[in-house]
Amino acid sequence: MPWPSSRDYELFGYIADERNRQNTTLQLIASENLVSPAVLEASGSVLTNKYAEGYPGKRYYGGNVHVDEVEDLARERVKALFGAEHANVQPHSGANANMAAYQAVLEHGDTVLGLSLDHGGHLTHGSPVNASSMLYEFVSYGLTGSDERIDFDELAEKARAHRPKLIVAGATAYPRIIDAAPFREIADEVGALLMFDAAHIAGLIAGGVHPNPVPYCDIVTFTTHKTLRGPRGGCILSRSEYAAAIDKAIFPGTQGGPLEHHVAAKAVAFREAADPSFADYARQIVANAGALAEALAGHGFRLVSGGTDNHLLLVDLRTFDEECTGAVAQNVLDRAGITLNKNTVPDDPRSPFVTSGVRIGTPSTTTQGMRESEMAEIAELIARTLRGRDDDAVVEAVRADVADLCGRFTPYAD
Ligand code: DSN
Repeated sequence: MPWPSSRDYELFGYIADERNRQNTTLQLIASENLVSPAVLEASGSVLTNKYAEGYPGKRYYGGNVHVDEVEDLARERVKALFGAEHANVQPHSGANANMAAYQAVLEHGDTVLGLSLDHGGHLTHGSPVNASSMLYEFVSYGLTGSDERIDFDELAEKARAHRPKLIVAGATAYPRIIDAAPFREIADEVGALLMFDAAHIAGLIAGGVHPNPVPYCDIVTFTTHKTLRGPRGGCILSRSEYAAAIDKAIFPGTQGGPLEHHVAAKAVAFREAADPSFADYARQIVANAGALAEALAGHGFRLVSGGTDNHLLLVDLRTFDEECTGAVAQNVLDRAGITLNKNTVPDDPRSPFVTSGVRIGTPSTTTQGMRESEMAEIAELIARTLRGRDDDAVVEAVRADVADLCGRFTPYAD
């Protein structure tokens, strides 16, 4: 049977439009990145055709000889990259990875400590609206009121009081280094397991600019599409003793057929992250975030925790303009071609739909080749847009300047 001869102009038109948007606007969402042509090629490959429930050498369907080679390569590459004993590369997402990790080591109702959502934790770290808190008894820890860093005294107190089976480290909106060592000490004191959700910082760890949590943790989960610059998806690393339980929790526990085209694209990304050039990339992400933080502070914005050690900044807009909410900022910046997301700041009086802050990340612009001087330009464009947010002419002028800047760093030119 021939495939339809007519081109799907409607659908491919939308994809072309999205490519044009990525080429001509600034991508400052901290959890996004721009992948290489090789990652795109693998994720668009014929591997999408194959069912492969199970694991290499132990599948439920035939014809998996090459899929096994692909998945084995991905597993070996990621284990070498992070120094892990076991890897499961099948999670479709970070949320799936976290839920499977919990299922592997917890019973329903077990107590878990996780960073609260409004202090930078992830939905799957026990948010009341997420299945994690419906299945397990999550207790939240937070940041100090003084320096807005993880409050290890509170964490230790809560660990002693609640005797959790598992402590979850890691965050989705936290601009500082998260060292796994003090978490391990507290976990050992109360006999808890330790899991690190490294979704945001996996690329910084791979690039050697953030400490590797793997030696300290029983389980490390992460997504492959943020600083690691791979396809959308998740991954679980663990000590060997949890390997069988983790694998069972992914399949048949919580997922069906793995997306082997994405597993292949993950393998590509793991190889790219092992290249010496990736360490330079990771260093530049952090340098760019520092430069952007400094420039924004110069325009009157308050940075949560006073700055950043990683790829993201949490910006409290209230010192710049009390009336400018995160939602207002996100919308007007979108119109100006600057894409970021509204975000609550610690103890934010506004709701998550409104917020007093925005979260800004540098992985994508760093991939494009931008450096510290472009970060200063971006800070100026953000400040100019927010100051002139009621004036369409200002927003349009910024949009033109953004297009000009992006024209010098086009990610997908051809
Ligand atoms: N949506 C991701 C982020 O932006 O951090 C977390 O799942």
